[in-house]
Amino acid sequence: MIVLEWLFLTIAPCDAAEPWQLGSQDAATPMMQGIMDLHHDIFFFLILILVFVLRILVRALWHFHYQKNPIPQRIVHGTTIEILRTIFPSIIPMFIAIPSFALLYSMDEVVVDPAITIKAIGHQWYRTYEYSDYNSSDEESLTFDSYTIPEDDLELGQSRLLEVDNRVVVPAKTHLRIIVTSADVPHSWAVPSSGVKCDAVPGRLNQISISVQREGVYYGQCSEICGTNHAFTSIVVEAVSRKDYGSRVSNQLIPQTGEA
Ligand SMILES: [Cu+2]
Repeated sequence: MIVLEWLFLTIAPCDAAEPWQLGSQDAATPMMQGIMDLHHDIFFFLILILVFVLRILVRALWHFHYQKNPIPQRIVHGTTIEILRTIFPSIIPMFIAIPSFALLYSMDEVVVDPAITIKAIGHQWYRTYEYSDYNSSDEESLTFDSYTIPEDDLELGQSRLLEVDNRVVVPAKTHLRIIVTSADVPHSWAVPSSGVKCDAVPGRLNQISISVQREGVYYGQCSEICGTNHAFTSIVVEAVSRKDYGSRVSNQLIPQTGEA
């Protein structure tokens, strides 16, 4: 994508699944960027090993074919090669493990003082979001439900089984804390482009922190197989600029607390 931007071409980032997609969706958080970088790191070693092993295999098949090599040698030990083929494969995982652990622990780290805390509660088959930082007049958190739009009600351009009626509006470039739980069966709050897949377990609170780096609409689905045919408890995160965030929240959230 960056290469295309150098060529002054603008293309829309991929923030939802698309047909015949092979790679990841475009990263929206530093966490997802880290996951993609690690994937590329590991892929480097993977290609090296693949080429090396393939070469050994092809050479063995070629040189030890029964027509080329009718009388086999009787060697059963080779100390040098045995040491080498033990040590090298044990060093390679170390090169993979070091960046992997660094990423793992940095993802686990919850920001000490997040700007906004959002509680995401999974239901069969919708989600409830609570904005705990804004108390309404009756001292209760602002709460709204987020349902997947049924196929028949979709408008042109909306994604099937992904679009919801009420999106989670968050400010971009802000540290967010998302508290994830479930009211019935295990669900999962999973948004691929943010690099988040957090289990929603009844009776437990799981905590993640994300910082969405660009404005956009990010699509995800429950990744537990909790839905029947057409219910996948979609998740739509809409990141808006910090300037617009206040008005979006007051427009979208406050009228709905009246119904709750
Ligand atoms: Cu679910």
